Amino acid sequence: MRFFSIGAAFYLAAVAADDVAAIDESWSAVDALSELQQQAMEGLKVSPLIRKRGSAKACNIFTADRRQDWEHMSKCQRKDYIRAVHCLHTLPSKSDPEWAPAARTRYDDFVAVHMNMTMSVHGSGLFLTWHRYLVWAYEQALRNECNYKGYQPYWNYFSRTDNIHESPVFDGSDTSMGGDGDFFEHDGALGGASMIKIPSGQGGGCMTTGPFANWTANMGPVRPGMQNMSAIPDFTVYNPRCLRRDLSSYVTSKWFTTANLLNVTIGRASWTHESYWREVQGRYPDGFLGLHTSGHYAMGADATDLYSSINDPAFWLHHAMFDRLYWIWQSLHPFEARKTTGTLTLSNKPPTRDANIDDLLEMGILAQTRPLHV
Ligand SMILES: *[C@@H]1O[C@H](CO)[C@@H](O)[C@H](O)[C@H]1NC(C)=O
Ligand SMILES: *[C@@H]1O[C@H](CO)[C@@H](O)[C@H](O)[C@H]1NC(C)=O
Ligand SMILES: *[C@@H]1O[C@H](CO)[C@@H](O)[C@H](O)[C@H]1NC(C)=O
Ligand SMILES: *[C@@H]1O[C@H](CO)[C@@H](O)[C@H](O)[C@H]1NC(C)=O
Ligand SMILES: [Cu+2]
Repeated sequence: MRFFSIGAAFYLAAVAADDVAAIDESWSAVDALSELQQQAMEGLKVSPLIRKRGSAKACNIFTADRRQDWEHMSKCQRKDYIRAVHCLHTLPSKSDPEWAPAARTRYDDFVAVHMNMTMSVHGSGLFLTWHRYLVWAYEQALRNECNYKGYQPYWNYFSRTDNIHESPVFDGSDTSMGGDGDFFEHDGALGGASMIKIPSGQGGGCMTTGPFANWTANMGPVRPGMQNMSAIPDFTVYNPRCLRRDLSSYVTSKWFTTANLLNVTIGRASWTHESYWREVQGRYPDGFLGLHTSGHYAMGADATDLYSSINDPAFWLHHAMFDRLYWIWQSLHPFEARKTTGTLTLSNKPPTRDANIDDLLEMGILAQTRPLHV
């Protein structure tokens, strides 16, 4: 995505500085985000990329596909999305059974690739763009293999943060991504490299109601953050079971705040690619979970496993939202937008060189290998 020339960057910086200055912590996070998105879109409209308008391959703000907030989709649209997800979960796996013996369904192909690459695509220089590409590949599979007509919806983190059970994504209705799990007594969850304790919610067991009732996960969990949950060694182990959730309003109300949103988009944490990358992944020793991990721990249970959280069908609405924030930040920070931060390994363990924008994003059988900067 080569969105910006220097000229447009100056213009954008000027627009952003004037208009976003009006937003402050007295705003609701939902309103602040709408305004930020508006500013980000205005920025992209003056990008020199619009010169490519009309050419078949043009990708710009006028030609781009539009993802939608789940909350703003009609019941029909939501049901069609749910149908397509079930379709992927029913189609057979295309993975080489020698490589991923536990993969049974097409959905499992995504789980296997994510689990296999976990140590290089989290806490690393590939993290943001690799997950962007993963969500795109899933969206393509829904459209091309399951006849889904829309685009990947997102879960607006900042809506209904006081009670996640009322979020249209998680309210358990037939137009939601399912509700809470059944009650299962456990000792909460440990997030952020086990440094942050999350109290138990009202679930923790299988999700037995809603459109994804008794959804089967075949691989993982490897290192679940939820306590009293058993684990398996890696993605080659076939471990069919019901998907579990433990929805957490503790997480949504504590970390999906206006202050955090403003910090990562226009505040101190937004100033450089490095500070954005750090802040959205959390400052664990400070007890700050960050947007990415908060999304996972808000769903809880299976979604707290760094390796196999992708088993939860709401994973995709979380990562589409996470990616939405990334493009909004990119548009508001054109000088920093195309950089990357981090090495080739999670928290640089074992130590590796810094990633750069020519590094390759591998997707196995899900999509072709492409350089990070495309
Ligand atoms: C991922 O798959 C590759 C290719 O089969 C294999 O060499 C590697 O060990 C796997 N890594 C993990 C962490 O499972
Ligand atoms: C959870 O596991 C811990 C550690 O094994 C154990 O001490 C505790 O009793 C368990 N809690 C419940 C509610 O089962
Ligand atoms: C899900 O599993 C539970 C427990 O086995 C069962 O009672 C329930 O009927 C199942 N629900 C659906 C929709 O299959
Ligand atoms: C904003 O981010 C910086 C790190 O870049 C951090 O030190 C600061 O505490 C954050 N402020 C808030 C309000 O979260
Ligand atoms: Cu991931």
